[in-house]
Amino acid sequence: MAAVEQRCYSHGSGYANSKDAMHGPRYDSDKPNMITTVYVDPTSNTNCTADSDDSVGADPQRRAARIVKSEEPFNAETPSSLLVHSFVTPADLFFVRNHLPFPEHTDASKHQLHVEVQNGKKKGTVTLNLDDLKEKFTPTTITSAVQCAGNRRAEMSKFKKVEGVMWDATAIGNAKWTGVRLRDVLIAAGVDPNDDNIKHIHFEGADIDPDSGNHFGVSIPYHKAMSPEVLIAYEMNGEPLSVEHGYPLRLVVPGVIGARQVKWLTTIRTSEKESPTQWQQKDYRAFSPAYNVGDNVDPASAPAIQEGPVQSAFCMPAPGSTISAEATEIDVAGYAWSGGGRGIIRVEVSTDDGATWHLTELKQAPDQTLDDMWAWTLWRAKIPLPANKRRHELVCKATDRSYNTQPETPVGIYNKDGLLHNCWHRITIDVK
Ligand code: MTE
Ligand code: MO
Repeated sequence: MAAVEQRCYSHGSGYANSKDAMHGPRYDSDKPNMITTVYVDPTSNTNCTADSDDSVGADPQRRAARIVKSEEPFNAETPSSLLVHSFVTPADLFFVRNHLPFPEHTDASKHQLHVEVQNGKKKGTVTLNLDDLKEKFTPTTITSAVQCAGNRRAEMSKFKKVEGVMWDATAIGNAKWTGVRLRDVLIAAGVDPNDDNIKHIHFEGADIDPDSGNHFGVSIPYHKAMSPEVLIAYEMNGEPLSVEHGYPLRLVVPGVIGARQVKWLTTIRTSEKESPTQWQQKDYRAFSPAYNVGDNVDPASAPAIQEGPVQSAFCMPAPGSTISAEATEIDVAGYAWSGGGRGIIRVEVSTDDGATWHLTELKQAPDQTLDDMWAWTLWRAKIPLPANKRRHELVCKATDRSYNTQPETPVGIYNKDGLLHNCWHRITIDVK
């Protein structure tokens, strides 16, 4: 494994160009970055070139920069210093979360989307292809973050044993999704928007569990499905979806955990009940800290996760960074997000374990308000460092529109599957 030394934060890109979209104190220094970020990348010695919002091409070096968690099924996350390079995450750097092998490749022209609607006693199926969606419905674009409910699971596992893919803090990305409103498609397929009998909408992907023969599937509540932000997307960052992210069609459910945002979407179904799959009924439920790995837990003791809690994490400096003994301040940067479209109102950083806090400068989507903030927030600051320390410990925390903030420790939010880990994010920087 090669340790790559980098100076990654490109001052002046992004933030400087969009001051109108900022909240909080401004950051205008042109001083060179004083920290040296060391991140360990198993496959590449790529440099930090991904600093423009439109760099979505499939640069093989960048693709190789992703950190693979498992090959089969394919799961990979983004090196943290690359994540804050652009407000919109390039598709080939965007984390990938698969439960099953990739589905057999279908050409978009052959891919069919079945919409099965029960309207009173009438039952019917409407089948659409990509051209139908593009021709019959009004396209719309929304910037929305996708975060896996297992993001930061590895940290929770250091507190107490948990099960699942050991994600660090970058199982999250932010993209510009283009597609048609799910609501429009449901209504065109015969759904009455005032129908009280429909409680949930089920979705299935083309990927199949080789053991059970079941397709990946989940559901979201009907009222969310009928909200204007929920899309059947065919483009990510202005390009057709890549296979990894759901080509040719995926569901995008802003404000909700990644698991509900079904890739390779083939089937949509109205129902009185939630989806019967394991991903809706058993997994993706955060149980009480009363239960540990190995305990027999009644799945009904916790509901299926939909919206996630408020979250923030450092991306710069990356874990394992060092700083010179002369440095009196440090550049920090990261992301923040909250579920349900609750905008981030502030992100703060502390160098004394929360005794005192420093505000950070926020970058947010200019077309979204605190009440419909589906995109993430990027934040950064130059933070004074306490003198005479051999090691600095930094923590960050975000507060959302509803004044929810992150818990200090995992103690009260521990759950045996390591879901929704959102305690204060901590990094240590050794003094050289
Ligand atoms: N859709 C299908 N068909 N199969 C899957 O395994 N994984 C889900 C969701 N959609 C999944 C899926 C989970 S858990 C997450 S976090 C997101 O996809 C990740 O989206 P991404 O791979 O585009 O980042
Ligand atoms: Mo996920």
